[in-house]
Amino acid sequence: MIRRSFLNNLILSSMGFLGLSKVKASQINPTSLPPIKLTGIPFSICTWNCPEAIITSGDLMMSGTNSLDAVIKGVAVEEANVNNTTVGIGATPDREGHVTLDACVMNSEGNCGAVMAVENIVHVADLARKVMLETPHVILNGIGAEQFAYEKGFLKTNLLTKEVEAKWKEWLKTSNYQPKINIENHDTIGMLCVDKNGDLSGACTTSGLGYKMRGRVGDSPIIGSGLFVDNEVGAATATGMGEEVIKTVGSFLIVELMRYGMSPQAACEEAIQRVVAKYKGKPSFQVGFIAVNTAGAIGSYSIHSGFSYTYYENGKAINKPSKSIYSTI
Ligand code: SD4
Repeated sequence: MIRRSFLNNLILSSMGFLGLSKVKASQINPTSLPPIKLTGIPFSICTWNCPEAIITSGDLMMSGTNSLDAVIKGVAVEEANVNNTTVGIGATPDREGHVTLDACVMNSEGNCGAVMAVENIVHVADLARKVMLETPHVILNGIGAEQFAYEKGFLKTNLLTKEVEAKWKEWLKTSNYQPKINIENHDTIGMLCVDKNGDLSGACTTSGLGYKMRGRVGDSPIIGSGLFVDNEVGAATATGMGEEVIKTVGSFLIVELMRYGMSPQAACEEAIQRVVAKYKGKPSFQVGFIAVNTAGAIGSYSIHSGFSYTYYENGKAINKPSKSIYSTI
């Protein structure tokens, strides 16, 4: 009992120090401290409905692949999927017709890499991994990132498919910029993997918002916003309106809340509340988060319904609707 109340006090005073005093004590779960490391049970979860991507990463980890390689190969499935119009090849261009991709990766050692506004390269999460492992830097953008890709043997590929180009030309007739709330059930893919050693890695890859301004970069390649991994605590990743995720540094916030004892679900809910707190009434944009902690608990929350997540279980991909603040858009 004494230890429990000491822990409670420690958590509450640490939260006060961090300016988290608005968090209700009931949302704090001190029993999750200290973190328990899961070993031997690979686990994989991603944003939206991406069964093949999840099965790829889950199966790889079952056969011993580490979480970093698994997460890169998992998201690569969506990067290569021409029907996913927000990731990799077949993605929606900016308003000038250029498909520009953003991605980041973070591993169990707390290392990270990112690429921003990259053209002509399909597997940008893998490129972000190369930035992490083979350069002295964390972020490369634009032409520099593309040059680096060719040096590393990536192929130059036209990312703009005929169908998507036709849609963009149609859009040009009005040029009415209106970000969509949920896109076709598969969208930016953020994936979190825990391997047999209990090591966590994450990746996030996207083309960002369709018909964005040239040069616009969202949250997805920004460590702490679109993705954050802490091997001692857990990991989180985001989808939706990147500008809003950046303003609250959403994924880092979730991991920090978990560090101080919140469950992944409570932490995702608190992060979404932070996003909407700035707006009076129902926001017209979507943001969704998923999170996992080292005890294997998961969380997911979004502003509007329609967001879903997919996780790996016994060789299968299970897709579940996320809880949300608003049930209708
Ligand atoms: C961005 N967060 O660039 C990305 C877009 C996204 O679902 O996730 N769409 O803002």
